[in-house]
Amino acid sequence: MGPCRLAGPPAKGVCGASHELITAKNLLRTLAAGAAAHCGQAARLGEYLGKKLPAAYLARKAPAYLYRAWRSAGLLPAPGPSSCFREISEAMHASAMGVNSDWGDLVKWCLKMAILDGYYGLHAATALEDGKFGKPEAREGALNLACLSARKVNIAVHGHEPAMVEAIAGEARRHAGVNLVGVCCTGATFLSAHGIPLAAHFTLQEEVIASGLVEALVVDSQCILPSLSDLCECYHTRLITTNPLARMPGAVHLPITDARSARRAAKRAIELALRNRSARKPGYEAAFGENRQPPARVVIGSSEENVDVPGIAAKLRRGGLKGVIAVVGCVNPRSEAAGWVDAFTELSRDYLILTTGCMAFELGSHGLLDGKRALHLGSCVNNARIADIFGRLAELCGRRISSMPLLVSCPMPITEKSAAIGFYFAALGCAAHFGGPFPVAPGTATAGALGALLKNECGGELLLEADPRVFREKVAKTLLPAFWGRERARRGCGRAGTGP
Ligand code: MSK
Repeated sequence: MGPCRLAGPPAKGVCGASHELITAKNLLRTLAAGAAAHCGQAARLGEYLGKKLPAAYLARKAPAYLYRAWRSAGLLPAPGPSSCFREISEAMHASAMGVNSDWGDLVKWCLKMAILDGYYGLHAATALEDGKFGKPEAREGALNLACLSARKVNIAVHGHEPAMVEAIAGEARRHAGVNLVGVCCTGATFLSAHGIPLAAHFTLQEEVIASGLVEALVVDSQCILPSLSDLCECYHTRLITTNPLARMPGAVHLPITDARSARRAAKRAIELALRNRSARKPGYEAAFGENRQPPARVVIGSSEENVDVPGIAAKLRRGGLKGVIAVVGCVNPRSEAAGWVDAFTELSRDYLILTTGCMAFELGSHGLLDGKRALHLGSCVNNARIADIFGRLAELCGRRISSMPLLVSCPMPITEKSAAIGFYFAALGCAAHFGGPFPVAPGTATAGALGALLKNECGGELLLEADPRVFREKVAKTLLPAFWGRERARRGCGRAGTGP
């Protein structure tokens, strides 16, 4: 028996589980893992800062009409940030072998995980970050591998936790010969908060080491390829881990639990890198110089505070802008990124793009992050900023989120976290798109039930589409115009000039 997979007939597994049950269980486990990562990140940051969020955090933060709708549909997690781990553990229990076999009920659990991820993960982590480090400021930044320096000692910082970012950025300022670069979401945080360059996203992380120029790679948690251990051995790079949950073979472990241990780890990491400079093998510097393309110049540091939300709302109302598209989540080696970049470049003529995480890097390296067509909002947890902007836009337009032309697209999802982010936005009432590999297979009864639940209880919609051209057509021709039309239909005011 097992693992639970059904590719065709028979209609049920030997245990009696149907396709629907298996897909619902798998999706629930995916979303619970995504929520665990974001909530764990927020909880760890809260412990590090000695801060707790109020028990009524979700009730205060969520739009009141949505809170009521979620409550009456049985989608609300138990109150209080600390309850989220109990909920996640119950979701894992409910989806374990022989526990909950009502797949319709498990689909509800999926949305509960997504809502919990949004508030106790994304919003909580972003609020804690902002409380400690302040809101980012819009500024110019640089990205891609060209941000490494052949003349300096390179230290790459990779993962998701701002504590190490802050400590090492502070310490590195005292060493003129040190070049600090970020990778993945730590890179996005570096870029937004400190203007430090972003060398790579998820699929380019190995190339940072393979440049032969990196003296130390400091990692905390999430999206860190296990292959980096082997790769660091092939080059001279010292691998340093800082999260007690995320040890790696061959790494120097410098656990961070508070500000003191962060400062100590930052100092030690820089010492190790400086000492390791002499181990850099000859030849790499010359090869880097020959192949180096200039870094992409980007505008970074947008937030819900410095984006002109009233101006965007006014443009939406006048029809000068057809909608807002959030491009979020991962890049993955199975999908062709170029097609997606083309689709969003095309859409950016009529739609404002807000972007985070690895997709922000992808768009930025193709010149889209110019501060006009596409705005960089930070790391994956900073999708909370986009949710705030969406909520405010709806308020300013006198509508609900579900009748606004607002889309979240996760075109190349690879982690459980990106699935949780997309479903959170769908629960807010947005259109939510996933490219392949899909978190739930299109055309299945489970995908249908989820779509119906989202539409009926939250007003959201699910679009599963792996072809960038088809996606672009659907979004521009039917999906977003239909969202905007919902309110006009309700109010009976569908005249020309009342919206795009
Ligand atoms: S880092 S979750 S690969 S966006 Fe947030 Fe990139 Fe996806 Fe990790």
